[in-house]
Amino acid sequence: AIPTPNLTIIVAATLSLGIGKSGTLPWHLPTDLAYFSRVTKRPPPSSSPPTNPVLNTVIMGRKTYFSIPSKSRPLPSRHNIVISRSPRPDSSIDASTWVTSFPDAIDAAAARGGGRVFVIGGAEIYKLAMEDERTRDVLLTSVEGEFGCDRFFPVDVRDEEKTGWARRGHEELCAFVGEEVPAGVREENGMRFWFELYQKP
Ligand code: FOL
Repeated sequence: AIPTPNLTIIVAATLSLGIGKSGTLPWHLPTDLAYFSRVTKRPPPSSSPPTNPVLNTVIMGRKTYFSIPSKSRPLPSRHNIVISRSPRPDSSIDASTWVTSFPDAIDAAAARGGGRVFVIGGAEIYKLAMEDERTRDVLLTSVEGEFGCDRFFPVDVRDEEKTGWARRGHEELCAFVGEEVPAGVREENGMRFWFELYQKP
């Protein structure tokens, strides 16, 4: 049997958990997207030698997949798994793997083995992942402001009392993602945001 992988959620959300608006990201935060790109590409610590690098997997819903600019789709240097109840459209004959359920997505990721498995949204898929025991880590970019969001992350992991999720310190965040993450509040395009790690103890 193939060991079942842990799942890491990566998400950017407002303080009221807004993540999307009209089918797209509500903000333009290139620094956060670059962080997303580096972190989801980086092989897990103490994996195979760099000569045969392992690919991480990104799991997402169909709407999220098509929200990614076509020039970045499928997300390069990552195994892309797309969840859709209906068949893959002819418009996406590309290197992505299509499955019809969340469990099938996990199975497809496990069959690959090796790398980390990230759940990258959107709202429906985050909900399924947050209900799954294998989801151990949430890499949250908190964004200040409102933006009129129409899609929301399902659980406020910042509310430790209510949810049981625990915020980890800056050192643990750096160790987890494998890079020196800037600590504290950042600002870009007039928006304030910061990088955090939450874990299920
Ligand atoms: N997590 C975080 N922290 N921020 C996000 O914006 C985010 N977005 C999604 C999922 N998790 C996230 C889903 N939406 C791309 C575009 C939209 C998207 C995810 C990824 C994208 O184009 N990524 C490319 C280019 C990154 C860049 O422009 O630097 C990639 O290589 O990852």
